[in-house]
Amino acid sequence: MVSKTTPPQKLVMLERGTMVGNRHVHMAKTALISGITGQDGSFLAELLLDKGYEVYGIIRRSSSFNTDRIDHLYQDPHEKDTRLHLVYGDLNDSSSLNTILRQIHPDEIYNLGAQSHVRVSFDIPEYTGEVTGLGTVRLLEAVREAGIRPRFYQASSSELYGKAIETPQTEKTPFHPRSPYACAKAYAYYITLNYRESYGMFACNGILFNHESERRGETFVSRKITRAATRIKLGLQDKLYMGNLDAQRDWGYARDYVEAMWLMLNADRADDYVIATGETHSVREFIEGAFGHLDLDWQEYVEIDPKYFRPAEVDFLRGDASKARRELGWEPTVSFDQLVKLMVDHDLLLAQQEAEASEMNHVAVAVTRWGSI
Ligand code: NAP
Ligand code: G4F
Repeated sequence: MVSKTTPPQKLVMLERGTMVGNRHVHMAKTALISGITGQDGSFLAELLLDKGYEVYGIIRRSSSFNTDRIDHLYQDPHEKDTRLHLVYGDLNDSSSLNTILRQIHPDEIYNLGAQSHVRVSFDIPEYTGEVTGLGTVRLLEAVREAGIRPRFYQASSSELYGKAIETPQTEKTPFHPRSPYACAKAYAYYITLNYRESYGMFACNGILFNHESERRGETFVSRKITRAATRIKLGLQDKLYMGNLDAQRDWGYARDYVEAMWLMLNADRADDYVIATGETHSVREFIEGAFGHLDLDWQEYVEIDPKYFRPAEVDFLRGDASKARRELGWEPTVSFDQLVKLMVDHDLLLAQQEAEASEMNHVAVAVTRWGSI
């Protein structure tokens, strides 16, 4: 585990590599991941390292640490067999992407980087369009400029279906985006398809339905619920303020979904695939499941705050992943009930640590006060 006190070492890792001329040289298959510090990026990096890949991840400069999800994968850059490398870059900065691709000639690129929060995209629509939409074409153009032929995965989303005209949604269901985020993802979807058709690139869209985990960002609904329910259980929080409880989603487990990304890039031909469980549940059911697992009556603790409503909502999503099942052999392994429980169990441990730390703090404060008497 990387200590939070070792930033200089991390920086060395970012700046070094095995260089021949102006490019890195690798023996194993090489992958480049944008969004490696996110939920999916961290699981994907684990998967690829397990498969023997050399993995490069693009990270953004940040004034505070943003590598928590991948710290356990950290390897000392001075060790000979280091296979995880982090490079600074930004999807809003073409020159950084061009430099990265000129130096690292990856076999596979996974474009997971995005401003990925739907509600937030209504507050920062232009920025979301830049990163989530135009970021994709910047990366695709950097590939062309470098004159390389990597396989390319685009993180497309079930948000594309938005006000869906049929259920379940398949690869053929028309799109009706309902947010600036979904509009940006629509651009990214089509530009990926366009580069496949125009330049013969091996470029795939994974149309992934909601997938969650113990690493999910804490402002997405699933994790917001499991963090709050467990903190309420231990007396660390009184209330949970929520938006629309009637929205329904097809929720799966993120670790299963990154496997699908890899399967797409290792198939015989490039195509687009829906990845989903085919099971739909409401936000209310997620809350009932999480609080129920802790023997709490959720109605005592949950209140509605309209600030979490969206200007336009996606009411219902259910995916049909039969094409992925048939052609890639992909299957989800974690049910909705298992997902809720695994997230609650994980967050209960976090809450216990928080409670213990708070207790220690009280003792420390008390000792200081008594010491001063
Ligand atoms: P996430 O946890 O929000 O991670 C997003 C990643 O993108 C983070 O590593 C973030 O870096 C990075 N990023 C943001 N802005 C960037 C920029 N300007 N340049 C480079 N990187 C940038 O998202 P996720 O849940 O892992 O999802 C991964 C991808 O799949 C996203 O594109 C998302 O839109 C898409 N998707 C997700 C789901 C889902 O249910 N999770 C479903 C369908 C599609 P920082 O850590 O520095 O912020
Ligand atoms: O967890 P959410 O914020 O995820 P959303 O909007 O479905 O988007 C996620 O999944 C997409 C795939 O379909 C990804 F493309 C996207 O990047 C992201 O990962 O909200 C889920 C539902 C919404 O209907 C929302 O209105 O939960 C509802 N909700 C109710 N109360 C809430 C809340 N959502 C959040 N974030 N916070 C609330 O308090």
